[in-house]
Amino acid sequence: MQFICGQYTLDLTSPKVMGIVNVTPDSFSDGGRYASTQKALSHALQLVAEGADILDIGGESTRPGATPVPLQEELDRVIPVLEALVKQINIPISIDTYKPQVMQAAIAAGASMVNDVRALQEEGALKVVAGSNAGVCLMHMQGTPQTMQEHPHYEDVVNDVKHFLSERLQACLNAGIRASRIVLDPGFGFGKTRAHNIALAKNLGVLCALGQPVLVGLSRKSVLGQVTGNDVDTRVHASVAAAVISAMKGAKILRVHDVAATKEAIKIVSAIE
Ligand code: HH2
Repeated sequence: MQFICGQYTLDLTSPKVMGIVNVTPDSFSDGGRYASTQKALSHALQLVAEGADILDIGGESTRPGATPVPLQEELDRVIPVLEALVKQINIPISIDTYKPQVMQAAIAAGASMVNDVRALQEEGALKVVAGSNAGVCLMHMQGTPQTMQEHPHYEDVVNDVKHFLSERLQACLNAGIRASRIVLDPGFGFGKTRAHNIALAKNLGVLCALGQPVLVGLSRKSVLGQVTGNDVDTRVHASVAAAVISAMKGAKILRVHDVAATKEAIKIVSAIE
């Protein structure tokens, strides 16, 4: 299985690790730590040195209750980081945004992937990606970050998420985005209770059966804290365990904060699987 994003072709025979670079003051696990261009850059280079296969740059937190960021502010956060990074590294850089204007500017600055927690549902988003050669991650979210954890409700969470992702996949294919450029993501923690998250992780195979690579973002998320009792700074072991299980259930891209630890664990998965 291959994933084509921009000029890059990723071989997904063994799972790939996407390192998270949050250029935000308020992200749930590392808010404020890498909020300046310089700090974000050196963190990004550190993740590359640790073996990241993709970097995901985000300028707006999507944690529950997060305040939306105005367009210009988001551009000012992510574009300088992207412009500097493309000159220094040769792995795909993904832009984590739902705003089509940010997607457009990021692609122009050298991003080769769009990671959209709204699965290209914003007006104009499909068109921007279809008009580029960028790869795209379509994520499921119920509600918006402001309200999503109030009353998450599903008939059958696994089937509902599957249904949503297959509809968004079809919308992308209809818009002219080739299947080889699309990955799907159940969106752990986005409008989901502990039971919903566990059911999705347990049944990841149902989503893999859609035939597209599946991306999993469980790193440091609250469901891991609910199970272990650990707060966000002490969820590395739980995050690595979640990445390993996800890979064994068929996930092809693992979106993580702790790249070195995850890479090491995934090497063992690949050697044994
Ligand atoms: N999770 C977060 C952000 N973006 N994108 C995808 N595709 N999948 C995810 O699970 C996902 C995501 C939340 O994590 P983080 O970026 O660390 O936090 P914040 O949104 O607070 O910046």
